[in-house]
Amino acid sequence: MAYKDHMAGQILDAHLEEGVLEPGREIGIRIDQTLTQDATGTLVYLELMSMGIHRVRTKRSVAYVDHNTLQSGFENADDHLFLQSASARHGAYFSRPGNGICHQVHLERFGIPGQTLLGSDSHTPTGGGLGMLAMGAGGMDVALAMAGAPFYMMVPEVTLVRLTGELPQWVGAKDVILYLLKRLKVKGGLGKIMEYGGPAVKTLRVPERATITNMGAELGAWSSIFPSDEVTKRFLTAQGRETEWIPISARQGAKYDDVIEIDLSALEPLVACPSSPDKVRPVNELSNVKVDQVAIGSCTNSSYMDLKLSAQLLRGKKVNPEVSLVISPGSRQVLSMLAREGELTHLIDAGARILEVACGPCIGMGQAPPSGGVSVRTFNRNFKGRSGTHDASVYLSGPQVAVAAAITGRLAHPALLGNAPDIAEPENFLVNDSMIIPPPDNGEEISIRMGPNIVALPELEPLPGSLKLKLILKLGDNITTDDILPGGVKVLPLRSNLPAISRHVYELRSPEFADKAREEGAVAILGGENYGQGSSREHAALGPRFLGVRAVFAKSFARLHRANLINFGVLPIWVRDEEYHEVEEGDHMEIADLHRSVEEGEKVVVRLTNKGFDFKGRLDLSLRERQILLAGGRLNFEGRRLAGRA
Ligand code: MIC
Ligand code: SF4
Repeated sequence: MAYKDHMAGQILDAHLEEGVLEPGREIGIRIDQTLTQDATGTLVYLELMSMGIHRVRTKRSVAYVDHNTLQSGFENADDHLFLQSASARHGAYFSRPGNGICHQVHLERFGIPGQTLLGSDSHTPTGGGLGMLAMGAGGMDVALAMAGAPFYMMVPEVTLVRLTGELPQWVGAKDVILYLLKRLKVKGGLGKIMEYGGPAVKTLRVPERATITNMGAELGAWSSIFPSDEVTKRFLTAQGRETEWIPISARQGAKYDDVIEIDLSALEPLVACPSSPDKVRPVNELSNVKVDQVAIGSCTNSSYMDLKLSAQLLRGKKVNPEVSLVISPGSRQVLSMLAREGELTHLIDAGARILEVACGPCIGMGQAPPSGGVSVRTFNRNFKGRSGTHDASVYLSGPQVAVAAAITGRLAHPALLGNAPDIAEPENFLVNDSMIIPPPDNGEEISIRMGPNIVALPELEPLPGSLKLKLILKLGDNITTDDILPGGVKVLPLRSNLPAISRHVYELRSPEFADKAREEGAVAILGGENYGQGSSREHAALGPRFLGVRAVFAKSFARLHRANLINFGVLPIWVRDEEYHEVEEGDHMEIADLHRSVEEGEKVVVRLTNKGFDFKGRLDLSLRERQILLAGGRLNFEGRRLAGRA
């Protein structure tokens, strides 16, 4: 059958546990590997605990600490100890703070071609650079996958991105994905897997492929995947993992839902302008932009190749006196290789500020730009306020443009730096896994350390028979989970404390949101297109639910966030343009006969009681989603069942 000919279909087929492998149908697949990071991981382990699950059933599960490593108070250090003890207790590897960003380390040390990887982080598709089928999900889905349950998904369409030609001097992998974002926009990959093929694939090395698959998340895609070929084999061999290599490629004549051709030779250096990753323009058109800060790092561009390139470009030069250049290496492996080879000295001598090996500024943990300032970042997201400075303008680029900006103080074509250095892949990476703690054979004796900021999850009641709601917030298109629940120094330390973090829901958009919601008791939100794009943080669903949000109306939903809403018993309801315009903040709504509507899973009649007007909202729920909503969320529905089995 045709769906099994491309790489995505082959891997899904080999992991199919439930359902039929046809686009648009719901399937359950077996998950081989999972990853969590600290900011989402604390909830994952709390969920495992409330389900009474003792030991993970995956082939490999890894708990990383990379997002919040600042330890500005006891909360953070307590979270780290909680994760360390909980991962040992449940049989997962623990990557200590300082070891690196989850996606970079996973690529280096754990990823295996042909396997499935589910991560509680939206950039988990980075693993597609190694030929894995790697997907981001909410923490609850990851917890269930760790417990051995299938991961449910709609069979995606598959788009072939056919690469020809060769990247010109000064153009890098980041420009390939920025080009796709320019062309397809942030909704362009919804419901799809982007599969890369064509003769130019072999010219891209694994870290370059991973830059592309990483930022496929910004297209809204389920996942992105490159073949596993000789290039992949070289990478794994250099990591001392040649035995884990297997080849993966699309079969001859594989049929795709769509084909996009990109001639790499025709690309130029690109930049995503404030404040969306798809506002992409050639750097040549932006040369009047003066820059205050440059940040190199993040899971998109912090590999050994990216940082060696930056070091070579900065060698013997000086950072512009009006620019602050910060560098956060992706992993300890990257940092220690830069140190061993003297590359770190070039960075330090040029005036770069070397930060910890972590996500750092990408999630607003320090290095907020000056007010009204301009920051050029090699990261993947530039949503308003994410940097920690609400009125800052953040531009996204590859390391070449970032270094040119650091030296000249402006956005500029990197060609002015002379000739582009050729960065070879090392024959052997420096392997030192001493900061990865393997799980003990039997973790049952380990007691989990729960500091005072770690609060067990509340019980959520089943869906009531009818709902009276007040609409307290109406929003536009492309609302991000950073809008719903920001990251940053103030909020991240509260990720394991639901009552405390909920106070920050929508605080940047509507500072009184939390108080209003609590006052009203049961409330609703209305969004435009692509509601909930961006991160996988399930706090953006659980926080509102905790405050009394029982339904979210939107013209369309981002897939990860919609799943999170359902997991916590919040109704996602599609509305059309007419209703979007009709419904206003302050409207009172009533949904009678709610059980029957959810049981049928198609439509729900909403009465605007203050306007004497009815409309039909679309539910479009699968059978499983209906059952979850009726039970009041996933923990009630599946968790208890699994615990019973365990
Ligand atoms: C992000 O890049 O937005 C994050 C922070 O990594 C999130 C996860 C989170 O909010 O903890 C993501 O991408 O899923
Ligand atoms: Fe960390 Fe940024 Fe990557 Fe998210 S996008 S995992 S915050 S580096």
